[in-house]
Amino acid sequence: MTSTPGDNRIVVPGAIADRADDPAAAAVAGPVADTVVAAQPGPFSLPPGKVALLLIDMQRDFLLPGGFGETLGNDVGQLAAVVPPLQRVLAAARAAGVMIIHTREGHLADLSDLPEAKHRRGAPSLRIGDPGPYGRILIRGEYGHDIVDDLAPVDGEIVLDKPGKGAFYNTGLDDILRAAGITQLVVTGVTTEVCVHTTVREANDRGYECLVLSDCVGSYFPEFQRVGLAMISAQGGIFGWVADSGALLEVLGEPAVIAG
Ligand code: C5J
Repeated sequence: MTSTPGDNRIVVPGAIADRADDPAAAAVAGPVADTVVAAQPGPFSLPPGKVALLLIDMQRDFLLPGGFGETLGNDVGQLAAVVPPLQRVLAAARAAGVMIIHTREGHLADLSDLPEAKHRRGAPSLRIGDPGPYGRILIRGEYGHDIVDDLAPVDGEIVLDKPGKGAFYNTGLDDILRAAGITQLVVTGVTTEVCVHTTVREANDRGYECLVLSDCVGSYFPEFQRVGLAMISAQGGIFGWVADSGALLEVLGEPAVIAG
């Protein structure tokens, strides 16, 4: 499912924005008041109706053997640990009516949106657009380009295709968020030091506040994971905040049953 800006906002009974005066609903489904998550370098605020969950590039091409990530020489197994906690966060966000946005890095079939510099970068065993085990590498519409089954989007969630590392570059993300009144982004996905970092930096410059969930972002390189997270919350939160999924689930509430 690919969505266009403006027509994908979830409005469900019990959504955070709709529950400000309903403590009973809050007890069942999550926060109604301006809630805070224990984070580094300090508490992160979740104002009702102003929060979106971003899942960055949880695509087969990055997570499965044979995809783009592996063609670059990476151990894709390093990313597997992200999936279970992210499933829990996704389920909790759905239950709480939080706006959910999945991104996918990739390119048009004719490669017209692929800069030559990106195409020729590095020495991968397969380049973007080449046929691979899951279809053409990082090409929209191919099996490998889509999101892993465990985190598959459901109706009403936004799926945002992006040609770059950052989710704001050449996409409608800023317009979508502003139209929905979103100011706070809970950021998850892969990889920590590439698309997650680029997106957080882009978001920060546009005035959004980002909470990065340390166990819901992953890198092929453990040292980049550690330093990448440290860079975000250093200097009083120069790019944003960092917490683990447990801290968010403590305030968002965890549904008893996780689908899928
Ligand atoms: C990379 C990404 N690592 N989604 N893309 O090339 O982080």
